[in-house]
Amino acid sequence: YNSNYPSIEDLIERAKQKVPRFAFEYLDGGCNEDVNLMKNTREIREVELIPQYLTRHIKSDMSTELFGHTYDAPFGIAPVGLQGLMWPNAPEILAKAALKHNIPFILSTVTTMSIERASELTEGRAWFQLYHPAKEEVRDDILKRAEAAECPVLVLLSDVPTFGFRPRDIRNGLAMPPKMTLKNIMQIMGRPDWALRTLVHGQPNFETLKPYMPKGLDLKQLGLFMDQTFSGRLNEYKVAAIRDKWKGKIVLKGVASEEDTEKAIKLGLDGIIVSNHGGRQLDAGESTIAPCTRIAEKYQGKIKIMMDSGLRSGPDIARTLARGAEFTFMGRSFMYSVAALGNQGGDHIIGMLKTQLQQVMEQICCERVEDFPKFDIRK
Ligand code: HOC
Repeated sequence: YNSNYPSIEDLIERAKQKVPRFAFEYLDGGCNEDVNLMKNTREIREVELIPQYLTRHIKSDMSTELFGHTYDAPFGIAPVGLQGLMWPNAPEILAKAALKHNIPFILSTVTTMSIERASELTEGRAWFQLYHPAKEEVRDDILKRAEAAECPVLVLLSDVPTFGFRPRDIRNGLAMPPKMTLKNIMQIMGRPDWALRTLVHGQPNFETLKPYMPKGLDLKQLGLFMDQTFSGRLNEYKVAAIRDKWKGKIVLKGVASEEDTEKAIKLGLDGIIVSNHGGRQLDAGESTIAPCTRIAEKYQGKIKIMMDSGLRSGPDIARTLARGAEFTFMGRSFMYSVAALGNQGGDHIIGMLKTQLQQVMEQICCERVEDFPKFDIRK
């Protein structure tokens, strides 16, 4: 990793200098008053671990088996929408880094890289996150493409029955429908590296969705198209229909309650990601570590339990695993790093997280990832 940026705060500062403000705020912001966003990290950091010093020497092993693959570490890259807006080519940079470091990469339906390209860059290992389309024929076509691209895991997004209320995006014209204001254009002019790279790579577009989008939409029409295409709540019938069609693993993302966990188990799903969409949807909601702790205590062994939202460091990953999550994901941390360091960003943040996590494991004398819960101070 790059020793000039040894913390997320360093990467955030650098990213702010490199990316136009409207794009940075889209990445950085939560919803409403950002209460849920801040609570996520704060409450993860209340988890304390017991160190063990006068004991035999151990070599900690971070490798983690998940859905038939052994990953190098218990964390992966969460799906993030519109990545190419934050940094041109960001999803490509992260997909390549994920392959190199042998960690999972999840592609969002609404990001700026196609399923096919994600699969090519990760040698068929990219997971795919489905925003459930309003039209069944669009859903079925996307599922066929994900299957043809050999995506091993389908992630169903459950927590966007409506888009969250995000004041910064509204102010910046990034709401639905979006608009390009003079203010945004001025911000772009102040970030020449970003502007030049955007010219080289082309304007970011919803690559996976391109085949279903009418050509030549202006920004307002694009906003309306996205709104119509993805409006609607995911329900048990829609999930059951997908379970019947999809042969690979299915994970439900956006779980924040015991009720939804039970439904996921009943529907025969393989995993859940306890998540509140990085605090971007329900400002009045709980942090993720709270339901994750309860869900892990009650349903461990019945379904794979993973968590995202709020983790920013190796110690945060350790704290979350100690509360019973079997795997973790992060979205913003990876994007801050790519926005700050471009092509080096993926390598940098993964290397840093691996080093930090290894250090925590050796402090507490945790030999394997599944041993983490033993070191939770509550137990
Ligand atoms: C029109 C595209 O899930 C978020 C993401 C992506 C939303 C993309 C909307 O910001 O919550």
